[in-house]
Amino acid sequence: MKLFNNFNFDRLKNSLTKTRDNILTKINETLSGKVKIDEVTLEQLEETLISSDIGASVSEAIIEKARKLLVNEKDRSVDNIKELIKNELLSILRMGLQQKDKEEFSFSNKPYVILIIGINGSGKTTSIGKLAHNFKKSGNNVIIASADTFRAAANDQLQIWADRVGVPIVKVNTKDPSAVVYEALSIAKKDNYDVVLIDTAGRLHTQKNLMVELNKIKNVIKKFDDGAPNETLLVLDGNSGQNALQQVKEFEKYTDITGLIITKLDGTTKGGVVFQIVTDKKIPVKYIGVGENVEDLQDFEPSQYVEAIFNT
Ligand SMILES: Nc1nc2c(ncn2[C@@H]2O[C@H](COP(=O)(O)OP(=O)(O)OP(=O)(O)O)[C@@H](O)[C@H]2O)c(=O)[nH]1
Ligand SMILES: [Mg+2]
Repeated sequence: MKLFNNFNFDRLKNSLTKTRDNILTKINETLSGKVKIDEVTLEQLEETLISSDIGASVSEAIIEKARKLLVNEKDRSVDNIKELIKNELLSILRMGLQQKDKEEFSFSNKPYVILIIGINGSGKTTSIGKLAHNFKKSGNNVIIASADTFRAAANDQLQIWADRVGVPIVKVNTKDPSAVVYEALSIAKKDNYDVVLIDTAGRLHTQKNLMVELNKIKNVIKKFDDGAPNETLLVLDGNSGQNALQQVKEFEKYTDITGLIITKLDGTTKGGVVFQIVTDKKIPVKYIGVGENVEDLQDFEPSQYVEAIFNT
């Protein structure tokens, strides 16, 4: 069964307004007044793409492809080059998705355990609230584990989301996140929950003990099911641009990451970073955050993402 499906094109398009300005408007400006695309224009276009957060290597690859494909004068129309850029961006995202493994899940090995990790303030707790809402809406019994034992206010923040969504939360008075996870999974097994969402403390790669702690959490999860966690999702703030790549690299050193959640794509100009991340890291983007409300976590749909950037 598919765990959930939440997608709304208008909402996505609306949230990508600033990113669209940063990518499409700049492309249009570069091409404005040009009848045919010559080498100088291609170079200008490459600069434009590089400056729009999709990354230097992606930009170079696209322009290189344009040089190869648009050989005749006739091919070199403004419309053709825009179509080519769009198609290339789409194929980049599709490549990333080939490794996507989530959609089908057999509930024979219940519960489905999702561990949420990321740096401070990236949007972990908010995304958990939204995930809980989506899973519940599609008929699953969801339970949340409050394993951010690092910050005093973390329990309260997660409790607000749990109440909003109407799902139970497991809190334990401890400094040990593994103890919370153990308790949550015991309850989930006993009471037959479908999905366990585990919130964790925000951590940086410089906080070595916190990074190592992720493995302890995973080991506890494996005591319940060797194949779990079913997903380890790294949450990245869309505003962090290039730095997001660095974050993936640092977290990968300590733990396997099965997918990404990219948040705050509403209100950022840097939505182009998704193309960089998929190209560089080959880790699938699973969900995107497009606002602060409970409905504002969407499935990541490559063709729709590109369409929302190029659709005016
Ligand atoms: N606009 C917008 N805001 C978001 C989105 N996701 C999260 N936020 C906001 O980002 C801020 C931080 O979100 P949290 O969910 O608390 O982040 P966190 O990763 O749990 O933070 P720590 O627990 O402190 O590490 C909050 O103000 C959220 O409302 C999003 O998709 N869009
Ligand atoms: Mg949090």
